[in-house]
Amino acid sequence: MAPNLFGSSATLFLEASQQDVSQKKSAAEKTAVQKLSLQKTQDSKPKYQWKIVWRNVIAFVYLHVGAIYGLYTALMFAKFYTLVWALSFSAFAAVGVTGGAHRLWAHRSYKAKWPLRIILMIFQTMAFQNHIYEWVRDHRVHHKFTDTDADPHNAQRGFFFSHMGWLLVRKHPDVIKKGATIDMSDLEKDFVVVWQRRLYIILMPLFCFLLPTWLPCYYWNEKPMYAWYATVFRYTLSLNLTWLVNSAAHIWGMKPYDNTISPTDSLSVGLSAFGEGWHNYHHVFPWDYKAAELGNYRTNFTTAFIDFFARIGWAYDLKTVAHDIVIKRASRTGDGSIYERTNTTTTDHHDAHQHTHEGAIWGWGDTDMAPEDMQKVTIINKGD
Ligand code: ST9
Ligand code: ZN
Ligand code: ZN
Repeated sequence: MAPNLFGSSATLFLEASQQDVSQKKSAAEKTAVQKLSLQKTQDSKPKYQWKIVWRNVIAFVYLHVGAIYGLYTALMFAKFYTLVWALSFSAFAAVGVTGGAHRLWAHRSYKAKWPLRIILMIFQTMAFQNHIYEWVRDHRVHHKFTDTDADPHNAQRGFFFSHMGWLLVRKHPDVIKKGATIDMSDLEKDFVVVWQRRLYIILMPLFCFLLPTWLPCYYWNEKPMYAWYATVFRYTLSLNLTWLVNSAAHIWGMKPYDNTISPTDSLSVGLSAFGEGWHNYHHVFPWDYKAAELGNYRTNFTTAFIDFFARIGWAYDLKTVAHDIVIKRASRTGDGSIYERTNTTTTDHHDAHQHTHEGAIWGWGDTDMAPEDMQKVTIINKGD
């Protein structure tokens, strides 16, 4: 018996259609019944409604207006060192996100000894993008359920939503339901993550706002208002550069490794997000500590940072992907922009708007990881 795709009305219709009725009439009826049944199915599904969080809307409007004013005062009135300080501060904060929250904690693409974990935790706190535990949970969920309702910043909902809009509304219930299936036990065992979460309410305002504003006033007599707006500018700029990975790098660019998912490889995002713009590669091989196949330190500063700490032994078990695995995958599912496609069947049935998250994994330690990928991993600077 054919599966009942459209509910009981469709079954009734199928039975009726076997009787003596003209084919033309039957086709028209079929369409009408299907429409009705589809409508019923949609009606019975609880509708997802946007719940705007006005506190966040007000905060982000203030930050963006303040950032423009901050750039103006930094260029026109503030002391030169205030701008230099703000930009250098962003660089440290960025590494806390890319090398810490992202490549170390979310993807487990390498391991770090406790002094490096503390440094990365402080840098990540300077960035105020939520505490590590929350950041990682959302990010693992994003990788596991990319382009679905369970993806916190689902790029299928448009540029604005994936960029910043997702922080202005309550999460889709699927994020919370499916997010609960993601293993977070590794973070629950890491004392650096546990203590940052406990003390976040004190650490975050201190490291992200108070210290960077106080320091220019104390050391080179900057006016408090200029120092404050330089902080607002620095914070808002680094948020937007980070968000580009979720928005632009899920919309524009090439897909050399998997043509069926939205993440793209983008040089401009790679440069502005400290090496996190090779996003098509990164979604296919999230356990690679370089978060890119090709590229060099100029387009991937975070890799240089991790390699430096690997040299002094504080970073170890750096995982990367064997070249033959990359080629095999790219030739099966890529867009042909770097490696020639040998298999055209996998994605032929996908049009540009269809995406799949099947088989996606969040990183090293995801139990869905292919055994071949685990066995063939290349580990640099082996530790324990
Ligand atoms: C920010 C984050 O900007 C940016 C992340 C970007 C990621 C990019 C990655 C790309 C790579 C890195 C590139 C770096 C480049 C750097 C370059 C820099 C130059 N799973 O969240 P709540 C449950 S943050 C499972 O309140 P609502 C859980 O039980 C900006 N469960 O949901 C939770 O309770 P608890 C600053 C989940 O109420 C409960 O639900 N921060 C999950 O819907 C409630 O959670 C802000 O602005 C999950 N995934 O509120 C804060 N999620 O936590 C903004 C939730 O106690 N956020 N649960 O366990 C908020 O105000 C709220 O989260 C909300 C949603 C309104 C957005
Ligand atoms: Zn990632
Ligand atoms: Zn992504």
